[in-house]
Amino acid sequence: MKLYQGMGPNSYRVRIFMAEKGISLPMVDVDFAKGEHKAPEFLAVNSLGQIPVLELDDGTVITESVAICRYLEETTREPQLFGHDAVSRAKVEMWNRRAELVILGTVGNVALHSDAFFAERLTQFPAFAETERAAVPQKWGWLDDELSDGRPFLAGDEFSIADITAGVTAWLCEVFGMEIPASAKNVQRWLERVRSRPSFEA
Ligand SMILES: N[C@@H](CCC(=O)N[C@@H](CS)C(=O)NCC(=O)O)C(=O)O
Repeated sequence: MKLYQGMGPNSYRVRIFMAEKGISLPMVDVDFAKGEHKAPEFLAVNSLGQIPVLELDDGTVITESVAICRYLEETTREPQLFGHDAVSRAKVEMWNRRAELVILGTVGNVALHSDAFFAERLTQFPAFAETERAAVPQKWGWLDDELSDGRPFLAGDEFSIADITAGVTAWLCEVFGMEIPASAKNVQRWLERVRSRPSFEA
């Protein structure tokens, strides 16, 4: 089994997830700067030319960071990062999707529509990037209100994949010069909590 990975929030999600579970795998580094993700050999692995990709020993290919994490959750049960019963599993799914669609989506649009790296992938609309950039503080503000009930993690009392998704989003914000508002005290406290986990070094 091996993980194709490199720079970026989606590879980081899988690496943090693996570190939480104590999983180590052979890694194949895919270098964006050299265009390795669009080379024919890599497109044969993932036709979208994106990382991360998990390749199993029998040649099965799993793309999409959350799908990779789900596979690892099934094959290494503890600690459970997708919930442990009907309610907690639904909450984790809910919060992972919210983190991805509401916050990571907005921050991602800033990157996609403003960074030269993505110019070949789509038609960029710089004005849209700026509208999305302006919306980012409001998205963190929404999360701050949600966390005002004092729960330690997004989906409740237990750390989960949802915290990993929102945690890498905070990193992406920094890379693209977006700040989490200082007034979002609950988010700041949550971020400190998740970032101090050793897995976030991964
Ligand atoms: N939905 C995918 C997104 C994968 C993705 O966009 N990966 C980025 C790096 S974080 C990438 O490979 N970008 C290169 C490209 O899209 O050309 C996932 O969750 O894994």
